[in-house]
Amino acid sequence: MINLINLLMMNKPIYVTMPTLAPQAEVDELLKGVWESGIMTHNGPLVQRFEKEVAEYLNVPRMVACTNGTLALQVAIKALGLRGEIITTPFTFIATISSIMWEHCTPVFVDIDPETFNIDPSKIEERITCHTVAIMPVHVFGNSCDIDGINAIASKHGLKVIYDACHSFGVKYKGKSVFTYGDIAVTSFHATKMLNTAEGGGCFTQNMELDEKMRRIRFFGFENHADIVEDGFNGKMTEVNAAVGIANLKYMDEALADRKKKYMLYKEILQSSGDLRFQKIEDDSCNYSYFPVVFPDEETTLRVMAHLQANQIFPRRYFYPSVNTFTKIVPYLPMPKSEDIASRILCLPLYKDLRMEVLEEIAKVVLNAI
Ligand code: T4K
Repeated sequence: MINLINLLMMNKPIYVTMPTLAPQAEVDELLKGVWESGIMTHNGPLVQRFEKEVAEYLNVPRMVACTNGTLALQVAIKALGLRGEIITTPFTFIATISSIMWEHCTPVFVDIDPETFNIDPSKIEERITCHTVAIMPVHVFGNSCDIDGINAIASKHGLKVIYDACHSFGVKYKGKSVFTYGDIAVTSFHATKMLNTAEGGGCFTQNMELDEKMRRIRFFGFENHADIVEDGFNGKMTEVNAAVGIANLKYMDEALADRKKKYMLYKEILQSSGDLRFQKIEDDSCNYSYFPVVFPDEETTLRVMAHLQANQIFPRRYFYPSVNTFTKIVPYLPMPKSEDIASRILCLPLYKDLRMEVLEEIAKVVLNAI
C-alpha cells in the first residue's frame, strides 16, 4: 500500500486540498493590463469584472468582493448594524466566531444536527433572548442548512440572517443559488475553496441599498471617495486577486462536476465498512467541496489519521475542537452533538488534481486502518 501511493504520487505528500487553478498563462494575460495601467486596487476594472462574472455565473443580482471571507462576514454584520447576541453554530471554523466578536457582538451557540453537521433549527428558539439580533448559520462543508426552517424562525422573531456560506460556491437550494437566501450571504475565495482568488471573499444580498452600503463599508466608509458616511474599514479585493478569480471561474463547471464524482467514489468505497458515517445531504444541495467522514470513536479517528500520515497523506480534523470549547475567547457551554462529531471526524483529501486511482488507494488505507 505504502509503495503504491508513493509510486503514484512520486513521494509527494497529499494534503487535504489543493487549489483549483486555471492555466497560468490565462492569469498572466489578465495581469498584463494591471501592469500597463498601474491600477492595483480600489475597485479597479478586474474587481468589477470579477463581481459581474460571478453574479452572472450564479444568476444573482450582484456581489461585493472583499479581501477575504472573514472581513466579508464583518462587512455583513456592520451593514446590518447588528449589536447584541448572534446565534450561530459551534461546529465551524474560528472565523465565524471571530467576525462576530470583532463586530462587538456576542456569539450564542446552538448545537448541531449530528446528521447534517449544520445548526439544528429545532433548538434555535430556546436560545433567543431580548438581546438576540441575528442568526448566523453555516452551510457546513457546502451542505445547505434547513434554510426555510431558519428563515421562518428569523421572521417570527424579527431577526436578521447572515448565512456563512464560505464553503458553498456553486450550491443551489430549491433551484436558486444558495447565496440568494438570508439578508446577506457571505462566501470565501480562499485558496482552499471551490473558487479561489488566493485570498478573497464576497457578500451577496437581494437588497440593493444594503449592497451599496457594503461597498462603502469595505472602502473605509467613503461615499464617492470624499465624505465618510459609514463606520468602514479596508475590506477591498485587489486587482491581482480578481485576475486569479476571473481565470479560475471559467473552470467552475468542470471543477464542481469533478468534485462530486470524486466524493461519490470515496463514499462508494468507504461505505462497504459499515462503521463509517457520512454527512446527510438533502436534494443534492451541496458542492461536495470536502469529504468528511465520521468514525465510531476518537481512538479510531486518531488511529486512521496516524495511518494516513504514515503514508504521507494529511487529512484534517475539520472542525476540531468544537468552537464552544475555546474558553480563552468564549464561556464554555456544553454542545454535546458538536463536541462528539468534532472528536471523531476527518476530512479526507479532495481536490481537482487528485487522481482517481490515488483516491482509491487513500480509501483503502482508511479501510485497512479501521
Ligand atoms: N467561515 C467558515 C465556515 C470558514 O471555513 C472560513 C475559512 C471562513 C469563514 C473565513 O474565510 P477566509 O477568511 O479564510 O476567506 C483553511 C482556510 O485558511 C480557511 O479559509 C478555511 N475556512 C478553513 C476551513 O481552512 P487551514 O489553516 O485549516 O488550512 P491550510 O491553510 O492549512 O490549508 C489546507 C491545505 O490546503 C494545506 O495543507 C495545503 C493546501 N493549500 C493551502 C494553501 C493556503 C495549498 O495547496 N495552497 C495554499 O495556498 O484553514
